[in-house]
Amino acid sequence: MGGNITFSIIKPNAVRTGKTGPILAMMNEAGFEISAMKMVRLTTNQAESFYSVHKGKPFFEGLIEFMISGPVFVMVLKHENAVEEFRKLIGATDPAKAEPGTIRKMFAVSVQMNAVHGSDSDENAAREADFFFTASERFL
Ligand code: IDP
Ligand code: MG
Repeated sequence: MGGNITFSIIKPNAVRTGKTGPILAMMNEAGFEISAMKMVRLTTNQAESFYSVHKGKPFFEGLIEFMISGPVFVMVLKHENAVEEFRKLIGATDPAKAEPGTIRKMFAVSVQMNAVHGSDSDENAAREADFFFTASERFL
């Protein structure tokens, strides 16, 4: 059984097209509670640091351009076994492979512009949450 927090980003394509509310509603419906949240526009440095594990991959430059292209919502979400449960809710990285009813199936427009981020491990969830939020900005 995993830990009880995960970290998420509602990506620029989804914010730009008014999907923030519907995506938050799906998170709420699935039982995730918001522990911290804010709207920010990532700097190039922040985006490169956040996605540093993908540096050198063919999609890296495009991913950074996309992630800094407009404001995003960053958030810490609380749920039992949060990382795994949230990855189920968002679906596969490639929306063409995502299950019906998942957030990416509904709101992604491409592999790159796939609407949301979700941490892939408890360790990364903690690291990503700490990257954006101080202790006093987190609740629950
Ligand atoms: P994840 O977001 O499902 O964990 P990762 O493999 O960690 O997927 O990739 C991080 C992000 O990089 C993806 O969410 C997507 O926005 C982008 N990405 C991943 N693979 C590709 C690709 O092949 N082409 C374009 N963008 C990609
Ligand atoms: Mg990932």
